[in-house]
Amino acid sequence: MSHQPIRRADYLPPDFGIDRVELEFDLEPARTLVRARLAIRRIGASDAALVLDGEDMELLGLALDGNALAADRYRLEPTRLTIPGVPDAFELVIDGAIAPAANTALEGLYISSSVFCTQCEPEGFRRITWFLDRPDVLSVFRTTIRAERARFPILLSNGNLAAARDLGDGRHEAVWDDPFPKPSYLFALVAGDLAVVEDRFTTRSGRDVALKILVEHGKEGRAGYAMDSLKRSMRWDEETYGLEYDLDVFHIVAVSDFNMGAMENKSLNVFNDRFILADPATATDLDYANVEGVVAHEYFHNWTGNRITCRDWFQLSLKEGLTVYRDQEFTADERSRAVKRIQDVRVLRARQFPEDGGPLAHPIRPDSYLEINNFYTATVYEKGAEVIRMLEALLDRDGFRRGMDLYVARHDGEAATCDQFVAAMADANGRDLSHFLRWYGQAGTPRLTLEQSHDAATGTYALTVSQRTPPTPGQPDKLPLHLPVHMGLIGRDGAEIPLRLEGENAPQGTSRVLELTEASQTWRFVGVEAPPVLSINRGFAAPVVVESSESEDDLALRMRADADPFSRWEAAQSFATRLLLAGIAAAAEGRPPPPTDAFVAALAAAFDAVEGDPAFAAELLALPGELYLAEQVAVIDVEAIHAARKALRAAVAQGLVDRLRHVRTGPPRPFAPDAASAGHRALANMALGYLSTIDGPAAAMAQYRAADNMTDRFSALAILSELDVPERTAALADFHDRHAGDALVLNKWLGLQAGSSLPDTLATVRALLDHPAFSYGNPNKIYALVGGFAGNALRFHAADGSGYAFMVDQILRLDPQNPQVASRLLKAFGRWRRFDADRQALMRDAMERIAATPGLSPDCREIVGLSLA
Ligand code: 0A1
Ligand code: ZN
Repeated sequence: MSHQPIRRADYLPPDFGIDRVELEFDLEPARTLVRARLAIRRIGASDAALVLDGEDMELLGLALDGNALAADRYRLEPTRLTIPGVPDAFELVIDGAIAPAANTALEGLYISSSVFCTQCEPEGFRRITWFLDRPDVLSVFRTTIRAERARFPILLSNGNLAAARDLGDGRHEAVWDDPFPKPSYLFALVAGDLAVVEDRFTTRSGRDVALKILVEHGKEGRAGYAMDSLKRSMRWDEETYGLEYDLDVFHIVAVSDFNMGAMENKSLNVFNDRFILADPATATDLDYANVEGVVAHEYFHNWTGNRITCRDWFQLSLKEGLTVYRDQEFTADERSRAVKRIQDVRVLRARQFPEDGGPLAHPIRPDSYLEINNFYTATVYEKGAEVIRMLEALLDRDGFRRGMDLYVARHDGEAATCDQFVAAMADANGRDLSHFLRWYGQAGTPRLTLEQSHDAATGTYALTVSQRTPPTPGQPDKLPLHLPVHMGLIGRDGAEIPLRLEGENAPQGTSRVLELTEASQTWRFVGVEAPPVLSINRGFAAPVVVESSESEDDLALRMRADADPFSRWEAAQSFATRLLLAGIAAAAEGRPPPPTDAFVAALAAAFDAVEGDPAFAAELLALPGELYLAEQVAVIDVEAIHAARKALRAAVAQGLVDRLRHVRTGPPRPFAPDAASAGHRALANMALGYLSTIDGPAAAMAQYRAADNMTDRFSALAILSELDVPERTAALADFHDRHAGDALVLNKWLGLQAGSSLPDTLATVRALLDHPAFSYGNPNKIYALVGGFAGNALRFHAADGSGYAFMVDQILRLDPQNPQVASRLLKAFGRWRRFDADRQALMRDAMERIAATPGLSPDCREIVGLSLA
């Protein structure tokens, strides 16, 4: 396929609009007939030919205003259909045929467990019919679906059901009307034999909405939490943003074969079933939280994505960054704000910071791409959400809400840009945010350095903050960014100091947002009697790295006394990171690890200071992860990182042993999925993990056997899976037999074994490729087993290159069948330059083997090209 880079600077509006689309489907798995009747209108140059996108389809006929077009009136190429000399307004009827059963890429119309479903974002609609498959072409859709009633009793598309009838020959028909103009990527169709779980919701203005979640028969009992999450999301968007649902029905369909998490098609969301199905026996607390978050995310897209969509795919973060921010805020309101923030920052640091620091770095609004599927990234999503959060910090909550209101009022029904979003924020608040816009175009994680001085004679404390963003591919020179510096000052007694800047008449609280716009800026606070302890980047208000040489005493003080809970956690992470980095250096040089007493004592004091928030206490006890630590060292040594972390875990366990044992006393609590109950389990399981480093497997095995919920059972299994003991084998076998036939649970089982640090992990993974629980046809299974192995730093980076060779084989096997999944796995090689020379050579060879493969997908070609560049 002739894939040329697409550049943001080349954007041109379309030459034609398509006002109305009538689709007719005659569904058959092997060969489905699709008729499209398009009402087309010229909006550009009078001599422009009509050029429609289309891939992998068979053209059966074309008619313009009722007249069949002869073959010499149009040109059909592998990715487009060109019709020159068309009138200014006309109707085009296209007859085509597609093969859903043969669709293994899971883009366009495909079949998952005998259910027809679609995935059209970003460019899947062009595999259903020829179209202007771009998000700035908005059309009203009517969809007619015909299929055999026995196999496909349920026929769904976007909007409201307009008609349904029996066709007499064992087939039936349904007609769906969606009154809201939408781009083709939001089209959806589902047909199959599914169970329906129903509920209702009345909107603030009195609209009665039918809520329907469709799942595999027999799984109805696992849809309750998703339904509850949906209703809470609908209420939250009304209360927080005044945004109401706009149709009489909202469908969610859970399918088992899906490349991503879920998809926000208008009124017909299609979900990876792992983000819908949850019950105590099969879902962990993390699964419950993910269901809640993803249901909310897709629902919130109805406004931020659907009612206001993106002009082009470079603007993807317009809908994704904003919607991630919205779902994060929803979870923060429904659960614990501090714990949610900590978890989101962990994900950002583990997934987005490495992306921003490597060969795949790109701004949240990229400048060019070969394959847009490669840009559904942590940068566009998670960093995009951080950029929105910074606007909230700079404009404050009310100002942000004013900006949202103006954005919706201005752009409802339109395809908008990131510039327009920021303009709405600026105009609603009388602010100039042109400098802030640099966040959209500049890649890389800024690094802040600090200088502090205190003048006892005048009681003045001066803080200088400097910023610098390291170069990223294609962007050697970086400009200073506009960012919030959320800070506070703490006295030696642990009390927060009132903050009064020089020139102000009175202090303005004890926590403030300063605005950094220059490369370096100084603020002077008066009325500060003694040298204070600085608490900076509270709540992680800016997605930056703060380079700080804070003393151990100050870190310890902030761990127990900082008024901002996020910063207490952050202080603990910084302290632990400092020790771990020293430990990594020591392990690499065969020296004994550094003393840990001061840290352990500080952690104990911080733990004691946490009152009544076990979820937060569990976060405090969780040491920085291997991925995060890898980012902090000059040359990644996976063995030294693993060893140092293991050693510090053992030291913490010894030092906190009484507290950890105390956590595990008390009567058992009945299971409930709410955040408070989950918090108790999180802390109890964190304690179990630490204690098993002292006590061995017995307690974990006992919990594994006695557990009445998946969180406790799986946590115990995960602990056992890291120990080379007979109990490990027994528990893994038992878990498999208990859950045989439950794909979602067996994926956890696959993932756990793929992620194990034990030395025979690769052999186990190879053997599991032939296990009935695994299949190359299902993305969840591939991500669990093969992706799980790629995320296992210790074993993927085995010094002999066996892990790399294995991954190359898997990627090359998957690429012809599902390039999106293959290219996601390929990203595991991206950080190759950060390793020692031997591993660099092995990883380079591995990628060159991929690059040299004939017929490689554009998806993989782009990733390998960027990685090797
Ligand atoms: N818009 C969806 C993400 C998504 C993107 C691509 C997909 O298939 C290629 C599927 C889903 C979301 O943000 O949830
Ligand atoms: Zn999204």
